Amino acid sequence: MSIHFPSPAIRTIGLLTLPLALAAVTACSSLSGESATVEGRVIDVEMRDDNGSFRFASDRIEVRRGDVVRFVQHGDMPHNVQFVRNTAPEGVELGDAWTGPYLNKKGEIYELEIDERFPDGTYEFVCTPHIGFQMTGTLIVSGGSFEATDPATRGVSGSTAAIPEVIGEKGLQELEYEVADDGAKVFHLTAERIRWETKEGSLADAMAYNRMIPGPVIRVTEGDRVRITVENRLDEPHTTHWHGLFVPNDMDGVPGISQDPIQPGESFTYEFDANPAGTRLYHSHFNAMSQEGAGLYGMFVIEERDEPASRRVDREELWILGDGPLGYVINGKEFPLIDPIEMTMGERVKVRMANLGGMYHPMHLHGGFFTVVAKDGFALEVPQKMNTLSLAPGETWDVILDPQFGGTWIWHCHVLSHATGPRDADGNETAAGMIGVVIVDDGETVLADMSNHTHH
Ligand SMILES: [Cu+2]
Repeated sequence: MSIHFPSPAIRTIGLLTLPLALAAVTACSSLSGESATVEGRVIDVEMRDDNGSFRFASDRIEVRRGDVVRFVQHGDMPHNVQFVRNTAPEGVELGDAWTGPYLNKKGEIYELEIDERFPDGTYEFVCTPHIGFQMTGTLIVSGGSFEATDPATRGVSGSTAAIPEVIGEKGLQELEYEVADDGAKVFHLTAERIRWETKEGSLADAMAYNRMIPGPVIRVTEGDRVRITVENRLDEPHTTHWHGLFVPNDMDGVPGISQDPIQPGESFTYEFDANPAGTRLYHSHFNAMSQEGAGLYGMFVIEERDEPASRRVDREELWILGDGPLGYVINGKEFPLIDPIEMTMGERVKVRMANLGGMYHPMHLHGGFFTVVAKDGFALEVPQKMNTLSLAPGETWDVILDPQFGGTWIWHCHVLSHATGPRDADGNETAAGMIGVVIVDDGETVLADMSNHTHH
């Protein structure tokens, strides 16, 4: 593939992309004299509501005790910071700091001192009026100039020591199976906490099946008997739901309704006939908002036993959209770590798309159109051409790509705050989040080299 850039636009995207760490660290730590006490830093976090998106500009704040986090009102709506009690390390008493004051005017600041009240651990917080808009964040406290008040209160979930860091891996690898004596296809899924690379140099606290996000692809043919053992290595209960599949009620994976939760260290075996054919999903259904948001989801592809020739394609790609603690991700990664879809002109490529985030994502393709051929795994009687497809949470759509020119085309969420990173040193917006790339080789057009943007 050529190493030349075809257009300034692509070059701009490449160069403007910055790794996102903290929104701003206005004062760096320094050593003071012989005592080697680490001085506290001041970390600014903007509270924003522009572009139709309510958010903390940095939703993952890593601090040491002695630091001060300044939440700065930057929006038009009132915002605050409320810590979620049942996610804080056990025994923590934050007193007044559980819920901060409402900031009503631009420029107002809520200063939160990370002092002895904050033992090492992970603290989830929300903006009270905008929790429904996913205005949430994570504060990670580790070490610093004060000792934790009581080491016993350091939360298991806050300790990252034993949590595997998964870097350079891709999700949606095909899951291997064995065939049992009775003909059933036997799969094994393991749910556990990992630290997952969502963008270069940035690891998110995540939960995953088989240490990848999205989890592995379960691919079978309609009518196959499947037996799937789910092992829970999390520090909280879990169940798995088979999304869009026709299963007996006691295999549905809904805790308290169709089964008891799978306790930490335990396993549960789901067994059913895989039906109906189509693009289907699986995901956590226990603490679903946090477990699914953290990455416990995957794709379940049920192929037709007798596929009509009219539906056949040369190749297929799988995309699962996510939002929440991992950021705005496609297949568990933010641009530019998302693998491009590479195709030759004229090739028939199907993309099985799903949204397992909590928000709508209108995915807009440049350079042509796609034809929607299935919704929720069911073939459409009348396929429809589109260049923008809004995926609501829980939906799956199958589309066939139809590029009109060779080139490197982006396919991005048109809620632009889902496709934009922090401003760079020149004050310009950076490209980040939900931006996929379709590279169409027509044998002539010079293609952008994306290889330095993605792990291959
Ligand atoms: Cu979006």
